[in-house]
Amino acid sequence: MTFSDQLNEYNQTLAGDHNFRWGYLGEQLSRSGHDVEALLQQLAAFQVAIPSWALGTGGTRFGRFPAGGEPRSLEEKIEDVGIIHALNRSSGAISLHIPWDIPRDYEAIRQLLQANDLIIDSVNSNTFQDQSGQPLSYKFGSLCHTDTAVRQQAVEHNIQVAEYGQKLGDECKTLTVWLSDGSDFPGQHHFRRAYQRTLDSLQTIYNALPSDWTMLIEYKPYEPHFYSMLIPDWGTSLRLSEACGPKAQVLVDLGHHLPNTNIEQIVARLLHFGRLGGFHFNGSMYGDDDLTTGSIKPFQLFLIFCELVQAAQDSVVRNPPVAYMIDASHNLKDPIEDLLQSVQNILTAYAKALLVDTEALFDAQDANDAVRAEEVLRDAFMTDVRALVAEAIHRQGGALDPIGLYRNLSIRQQRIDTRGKLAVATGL
Ligand code: LRH
Ligand code: MN
Repeated sequence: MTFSDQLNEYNQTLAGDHNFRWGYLGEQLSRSGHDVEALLQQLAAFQVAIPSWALGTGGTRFGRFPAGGEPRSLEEKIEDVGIIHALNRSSGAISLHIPWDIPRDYEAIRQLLQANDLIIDSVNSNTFQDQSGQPLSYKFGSLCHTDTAVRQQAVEHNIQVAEYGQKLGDECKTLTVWLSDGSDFPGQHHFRRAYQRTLDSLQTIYNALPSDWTMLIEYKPYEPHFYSMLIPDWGTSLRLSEACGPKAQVLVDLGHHLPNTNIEQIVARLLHFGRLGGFHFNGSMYGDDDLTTGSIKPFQLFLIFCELVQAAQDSVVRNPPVAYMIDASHNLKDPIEDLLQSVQNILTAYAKALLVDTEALFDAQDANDAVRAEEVLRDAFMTDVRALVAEAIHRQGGALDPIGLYRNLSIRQQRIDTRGKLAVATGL
């Protein structure tokens, strides 16, 4: 039986309940003035890229508990993203990390991507680890290093990473730069000189990129350094982007914020400045926990999408297309199930944000009616949109319950049977 036969048969078993719930919700949304077909099209058009480095089991310094059947090569990582996309039709791109995903056979990879209806959305550089045979160490930094030769080595690596992307497909036009550069003790770094060296290095990389490429600069307040990071916050990333040029933008990793940071306001600021390049979606309670997106703070994720939806509907906002990517690491859950959950939660947050009565919200804001404003948001957030998300996925040829079908087909056991219990994926 082909996969699509199994998918159709599975959807049949859920159709009765789904049609009842969708019938009710569709009616409810139309009665409150929503263009249901437009909502379905917006959800169908929304794609989230899956990180190649999150298809295996992560772990912490205290331990790692492999799920079994992990992808052992770039080819198997593409197959895993292919099954995620086949199940939810909302994950049509894979983000690569170099050197973990250096392609061996470009033509074979291009064909495999096509066979799985996938593109490569971005390539990530890695100057946070020393590779075997690497002449100079990044122990004390890369683009900020005091030694010109180390900076040059890191600049060349980033340029080479972009070249991998160019060889893999016309769609890949984004280089993501996250620097682990920082210090652990007071006095270790000259903050201003280290910043200037980093800017000069980024400028060199930027100037080497093709004219239609984008450079995303990711910030992080701590880890792996615990006194200072070169790019600790959105302001530093913004200044570096502006100094480099229009092709450089800020990447917001949800886990890269100190506790209680108002991330939705940061998103609104970056949209206002036209420098919001993209997201690394994940969930976190304390630090860069890389948990399932929306598992800990679903209301915050909703508020972030409210800013994105309002900006998209506002002609004064001049922001380039935003890159939606997941960046997670799985210690306990099956990596594929975790990623399927994340995409469901992201689509759910987006769907709820599309339901916000922005006119009523803006009226309440203008009237300083805080209660009314909050009630307008809560009305959308408290709407159960799961049938809307399921209908959108179903209409694109996906499963009414992606995780349900994944389990129903015992795909993890199949992976363990073919790849082995101890197969380990490259990545974090
Ligand atoms: C750093 C980070 C960065 C990646 C890495 C895998 O914490 O978020 O985006 O390169 O995780
Ligand atoms: Mn990230």
